Amino acid sequence: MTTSWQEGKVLALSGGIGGAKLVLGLAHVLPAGALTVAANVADDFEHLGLAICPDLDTLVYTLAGLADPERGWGRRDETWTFMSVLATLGGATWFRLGDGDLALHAERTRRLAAGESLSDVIDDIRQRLGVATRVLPVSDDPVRTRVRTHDGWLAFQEYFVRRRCEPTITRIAFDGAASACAHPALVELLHDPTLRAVVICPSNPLISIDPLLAVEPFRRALALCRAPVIGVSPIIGGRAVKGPTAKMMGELGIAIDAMTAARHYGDLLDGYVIDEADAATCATDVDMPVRAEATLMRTVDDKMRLARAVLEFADELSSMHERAFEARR
Ligand code: FO1
Repeated sequence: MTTSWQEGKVLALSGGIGGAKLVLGLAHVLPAGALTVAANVADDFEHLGLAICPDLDTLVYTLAGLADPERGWGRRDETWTFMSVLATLGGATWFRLGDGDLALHAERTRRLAAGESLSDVIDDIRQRLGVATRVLPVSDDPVRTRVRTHDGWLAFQEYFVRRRCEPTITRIAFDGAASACAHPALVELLHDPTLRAVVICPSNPLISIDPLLAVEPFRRALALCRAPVIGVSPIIGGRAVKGPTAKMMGELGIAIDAMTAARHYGDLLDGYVIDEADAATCATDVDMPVRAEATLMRTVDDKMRLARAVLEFADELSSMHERAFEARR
């Protein structure tokens, strides 16, 4: 197998906002259509009778250039007439739905009720928005994150948005994961000899990546795939870049440092990328190659540079594997 990612296919594993930044960088540096994203669906929920898919939508909006740059979720240049009228009607306003975003939820809900699969609906919508990257739910079966707190179990968005991550969590569960079928296109891609790299993006390992790995057929295909799997640390300088990653890890007794995700993903990884700020202080106490890069992604150039660095890292590991493989012949 040639080792250059320029010709091959690449698979990214991602949740919402943090992972979507690297996904955008990958989409920019790869040929159109070379990138597929295995997306988290365990944040999905039904709200106001609508099928809401936060991570899928954040990925599609980000790739389409429609994401709101400040919030990271929902559409840019949004209006909020629906929410303001809903408030006068006594409706639930804790989960904010912009007018443009609402059209996506309404149309998706209609098509799902008509019997279409979630992946077919998302695939049609991303093409209508001019996105060449395939964004696939890890499964078309329902997988839902719940968190255990001192007030009992909470559905994910209740915890994450309504309660703003305030309750202390003691456990995380992914309802439905044990019986969910991995999306066949993802399993096929993981067996595809033209797959050159798999990138676990810097999303929250516990709530964005674990729900993907909890779908056993997906995790098994990932563990067996020949392409190098590169993880990127979501923790920079001992602090989570965005969202409650550090707070959740602290509450679950998980040591918070740049190597946390490398330990968490374990032998699924062939290589791991940490931020330059951590290179000096971090004991790279894992038995895999670790590379230090600038992992804070503010601009598109930051995202593209990190994407190139990750893919070149994968290339080097591939040729190392090939040499080792040849040597064993
Ligand atoms: N996150 C919030 O913190 N507050 C919101 O009101 C909110 C609304 C929202 C609407 C659509 C959507 O796709 C995402 C939305 N999010 C909101 C973000 C979402 O809850 C999180 O980004 C993910 O679930 C975590 O990855």
